[in-house]
Amino acid sequence: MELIEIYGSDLVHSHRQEERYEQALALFSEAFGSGPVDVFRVPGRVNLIGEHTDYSQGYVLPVALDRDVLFIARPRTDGTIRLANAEAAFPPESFVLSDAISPAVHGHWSNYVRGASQMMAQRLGATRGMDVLVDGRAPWGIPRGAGLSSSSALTVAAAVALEHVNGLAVDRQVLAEACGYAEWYVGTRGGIMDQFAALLSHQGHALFLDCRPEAGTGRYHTQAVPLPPEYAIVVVNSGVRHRNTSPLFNTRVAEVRSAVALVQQRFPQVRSLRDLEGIPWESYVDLLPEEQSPDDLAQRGISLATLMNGGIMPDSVNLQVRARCRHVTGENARVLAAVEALAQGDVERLAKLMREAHASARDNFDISTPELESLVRLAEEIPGVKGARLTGAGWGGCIVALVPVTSVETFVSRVPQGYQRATGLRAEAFVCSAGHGASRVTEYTRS
Ligand code: NG1
Repeated sequence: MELIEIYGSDLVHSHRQEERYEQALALFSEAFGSGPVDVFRVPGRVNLIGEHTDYSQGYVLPVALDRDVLFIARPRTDGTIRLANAEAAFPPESFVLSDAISPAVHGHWSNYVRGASQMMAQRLGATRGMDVLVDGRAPWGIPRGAGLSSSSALTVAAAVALEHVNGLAVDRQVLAEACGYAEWYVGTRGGIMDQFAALLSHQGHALFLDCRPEAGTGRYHTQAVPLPPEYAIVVVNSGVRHRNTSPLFNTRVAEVRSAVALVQQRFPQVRSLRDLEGIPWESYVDLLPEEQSPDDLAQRGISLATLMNGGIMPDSVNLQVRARCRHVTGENARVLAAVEALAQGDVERLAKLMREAHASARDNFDISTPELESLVRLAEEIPGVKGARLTGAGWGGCIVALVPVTSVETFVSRVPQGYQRATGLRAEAFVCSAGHGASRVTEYTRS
């Protein structure tokens, strides 16, 4: 795709994208010498509604950002992958492509590329390596640790580059699902929302995704949902960073997996919380204690270690099974209602659902923070603003809000000002122009 198709002519110029691409290419040549290259870009995403539902095979409604990571690759004749990064904080690395790649130290940036590479070798037969420059620098890059999927963008970028240099042509759904699995390499046990959003989004649209594959075909239902033209989707980054490789994220995964194991004792057909759709809450709630320790679970014949299958976990944990289940089942219903509201152009209803989603994320899923609460309050004070809610994994990161296009300027200046007064922290507010999924950027690709 050409830059104009990817970003639209306004953003190409206002964000000086040409200059950015040229700089990244120059850094590539500095690291690896001049010659042919392929240029890929993969976006982050903001989630409108459907939080922490994807790893329970639920519904989600993300929107791809126009902020992305650049991934410049040159095929090699051997299986080595050499990595350089535009940011000095991320030191160069190299490893050999195989179906068993050892990880770098916990938290190392190359682990996302290692995970994607191992998956491409294991599942798709990739054997050819590449030299790579990654450029995720601000202001065009995806803010990191902000719940905007910078890690999945890097994983997907490595996968699409390896797909290309190995001459493969993989179905986008197959690749997105495989990238979800690839990210487990870093120890998390997340879902597939971010990888689908990164690969399958359409400009100007949200991506409705049903994370439960269809029985028999294994295909996922996706639908591009148009966004209301009179509203901008504005993201505000609290500046409080969260890493999903901390045990908090997997604790939520453990809680929902425990809920499934407990419900299975009466409803053996239930494989994920999504399968509770259509089963009345009253008929299983007695199986779900407010709190459960791994020992309590063991007494019921359920092993947490087996449920987590190698995923990182804190040393001691109390699992809040009932409240987490209440969130996920309610959130799935809200996503379906939100898609319907968008189809009917009913922004009031969408906003109500987003507010309810926020309350549930805070009260049932316990992923909000004082900073996110402060941002939501400040956003709601701006006249006409609707549906402000935390977005992404939580414990920091961002809020998202629907802002009338006429109030965007007021919003992006006032909310960060109020936030700084209230918390002493700096917030960045930016408009998300719903962007395209991953693309190969033709005018910078040199053969
Ligand atoms: P972010 O918001 O990028 O940290 C994480 C998970 C998603 C999803 C959301 C919560 C990964 C790679 N990402 O995303 O799958 O569960 O939290 O809705 O695990």
